[in-house]
Amino acid sequence: MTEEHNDIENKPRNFFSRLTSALKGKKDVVKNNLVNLLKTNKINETTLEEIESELIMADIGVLTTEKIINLLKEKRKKNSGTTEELRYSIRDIMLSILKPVSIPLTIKNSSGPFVILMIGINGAGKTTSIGKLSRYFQDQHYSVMLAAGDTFRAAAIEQLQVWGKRNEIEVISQETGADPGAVIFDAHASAKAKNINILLADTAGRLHTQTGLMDELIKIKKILKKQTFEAPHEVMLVLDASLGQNALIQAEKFNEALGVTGLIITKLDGSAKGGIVLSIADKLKIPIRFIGIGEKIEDMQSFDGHDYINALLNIPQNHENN
Ligand SMILES: Nc1nc2c(ncn2[C@@H]2O[C@H](COP(=O)(O)OP(=O)(O)OP(=O)(O)O)[C@@H](O)[C@H]2O)c(=O)[nH]1
Ligand SMILES: [Mg+2]
Repeated sequence: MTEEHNDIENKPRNFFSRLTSALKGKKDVVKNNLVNLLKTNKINETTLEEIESELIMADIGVLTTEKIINLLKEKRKKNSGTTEELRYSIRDIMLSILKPVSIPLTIKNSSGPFVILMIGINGAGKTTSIGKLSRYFQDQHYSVMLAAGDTFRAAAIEQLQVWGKRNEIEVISQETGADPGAVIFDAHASAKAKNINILLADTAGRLHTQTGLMDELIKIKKILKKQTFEAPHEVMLVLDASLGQNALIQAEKFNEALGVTGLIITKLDGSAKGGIVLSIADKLKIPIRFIGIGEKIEDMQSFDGHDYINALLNIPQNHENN
């Protein structure tokens, strides 16, 4: 086996262990407590209550937790209720929540570039995710161009240009203060003229409560739609997992205003408790395209619900009962 082949073979395992340790977090997470609970021998009403509070503390949210616990009680009636069974029951229930949103982003052919409009609150990780996505798509042999649609924050354009340089791709920009709609319009025309496959459009961070700024995003979307009806092909909301349930509220509001078609959930390596991913999936049912597990260009992965749950519950990849 060549070294290169070996490298590819090792990739998923490396990522899995990185995700596992990222989710372990520096503080608590579902893992430490829940995983320990799942090791105890007795499963009774008290254990179930403890599991319930651990799930809530892991940012899974009250409603989703209730749903999981109720399903768990039903499953328990049907089997002997050993800890191992309980663990796999929780895994299966969580999987049933994540499976419908484990839909990878597919780049469809169209007359112009496939446009991904990146939106979200300040500091969520939009620009960094653009840098990571550029590398990801280039690795798949797509040509990529960037649009510096954050004309508001000082140094935002330079930040995007650094990612452009790193990935050796063109960044279309104007001066700070320019109309972001105009920048993205120009970038679309340029990408179309140069037969670029994918245009990643950055936007300034904004709170979902800032109506004027939300309207600006709606306007950008309309401008793109006038160029090609399908554009933007993906309205990608970037959410910071460390914000817990607040991330869910943001997602709901951005979705109401813009019709979000995909999510990137970032900072799962930091203080995030991991459970918010389940809460978002259960409530919004919007495809989770990628997760961010660090600041570096390679710290992003296509979302896979199965791997995610195994990492969350500390179930080794090669040690499953089905
Ligand atoms: N630990 C960690 N840090 C991340 C991740 N993604 C982004 N960051 C960091 O979060 C900070 C903000 O990231 P940006 O990409 O600038 O966020 P943004 O959404 O573009 O922010 P604004 O342009 O200000 O709205 C930076 O320090 C990034 O390095 C991640 O997955 N994990
Ligand atoms: Mg930014």
